[in-house]
Amino acid sequence: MAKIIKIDPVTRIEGHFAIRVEVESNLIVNAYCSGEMFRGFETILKGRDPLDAQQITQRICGVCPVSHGVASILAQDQAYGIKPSNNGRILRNMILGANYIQSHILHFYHLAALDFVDIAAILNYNGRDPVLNNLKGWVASEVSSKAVFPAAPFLPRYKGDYLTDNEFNFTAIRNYMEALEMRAKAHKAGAVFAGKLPHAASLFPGGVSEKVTVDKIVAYKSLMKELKSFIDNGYLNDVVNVAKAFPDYFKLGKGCGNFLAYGAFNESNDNLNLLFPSGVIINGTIDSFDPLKITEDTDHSLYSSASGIHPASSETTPAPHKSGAYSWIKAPRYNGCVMEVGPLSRVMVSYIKGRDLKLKKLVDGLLSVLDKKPEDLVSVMGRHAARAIETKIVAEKCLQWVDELVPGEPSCTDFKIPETGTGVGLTEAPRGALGHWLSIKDKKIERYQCVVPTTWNCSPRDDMKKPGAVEQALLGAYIKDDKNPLEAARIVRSFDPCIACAVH
Ligand code: NFE
Ligand code: MG
Repeated sequence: MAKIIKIDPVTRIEGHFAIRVEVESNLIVNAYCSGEMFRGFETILKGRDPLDAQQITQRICGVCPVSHGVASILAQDQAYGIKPSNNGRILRNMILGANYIQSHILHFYHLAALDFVDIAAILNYNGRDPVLNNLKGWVASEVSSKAVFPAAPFLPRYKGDYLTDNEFNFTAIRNYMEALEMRAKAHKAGAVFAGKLPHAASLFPGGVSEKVTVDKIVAYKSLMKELKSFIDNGYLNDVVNVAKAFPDYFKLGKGCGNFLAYGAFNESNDNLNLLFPSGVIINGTIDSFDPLKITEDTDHSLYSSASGIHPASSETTPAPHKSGAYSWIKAPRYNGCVMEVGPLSRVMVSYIKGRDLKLKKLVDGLLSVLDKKPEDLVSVMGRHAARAIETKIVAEKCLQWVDELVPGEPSCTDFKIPETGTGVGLTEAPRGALGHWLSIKDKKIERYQCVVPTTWNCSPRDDMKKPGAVEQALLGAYIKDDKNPLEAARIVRSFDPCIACAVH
């Protein structure tokens, strides 16, 4: 008889997410993932001025707002028949790049690392670092006054096999603290041209509404250099240390094995040159990406809207009491297939395409340090490694892009909102492929549909009863102690789920 383990809510992710797994002889034999709230942004947008869209959709999330803003202005560019100015295109890359760095550092240190790094080790720290000594004093006093171990905000945590090398623990904990500063710096860098962050004020159809000046270039560059140094000397090393200590996690959490990337970061105004290329890998074969093959199923989702419809013509009608449905997340499929999206998908597509020699060199270098093969990347640890590698690539590119700006040249091109029009904005959010589909009637938004990275990854079963990507990644995992299902939490967190986004 299978034992049921529920994690509800899954903590240290964004939003309200629950998983229910069935375990037989300590192995997960069945998994269900539920997004537990409805938000309604697609409904809120109907009937509004299209120029509200990049501001309203950014409120879908506080972690990846920039990508929603970018998807929205790409959809509007298309609907208005315009292309961004050169400065505008570059600024969009730089603002999105800063947000990637913020988001990936947040995910590794503040959401996922404490699944591996032993925060309790701080109580054994005897060195001279004032930050670590402060933290040690605070944790010790919290533990003694509340008799709870280890201490808030490092609670709750499962008992399990944390890193035993305390030097690695101390370094990672020190970087955990430093990462808080680094995230603020990433926001500051983005805000130089975004006006403010997390919700960028300057993202606009035709480019970006902030002017390019020499002082802004200097400010952005100096913050980005600090970020690059933290990524090179802190983040990457910590990921390598964790990966070396947990080699089994290169075998766990494989998932559906299909990967989808829409591509992002335009490097030329003809849209043909993307830093992260688009592509689809199904059953090990790479193919070009066709946006017309995207549909969303709703059989097991709490919506009465028709199932299997392309997002350009679909609807979002909540049905909270629908029988057989167990999630507020729809089930996006590509040509009917379950797909994983995110940093691992981007790295796999780019690596297999083989055109980005720098990425290939970074991936091969990391695999050789860890004594692993490319296929091992399809795993919990592979997702962490891919995220770290692309953080480095993005930071280096941001430093290059900032030098391509031309002060005094326009950041935006002019446009008129048409009576009617349609547009699709496809980009890559930190967590993966993101699309906004827009149609305009009487100069107002007639329909607005978003298909979001975590909607792909955390989807429930589709109409064919095929489990979603995270549901599949949980299958077969060995759960040592059902009271402390750390293995399941590590698998889920490797995807960096954001349920606020997924249900939008
Ligand atoms: Ni709310 Fe988001 C997701 C990302 S979509 S964090 O899923 O990345 O832009
Ligand atoms: Mg949607």
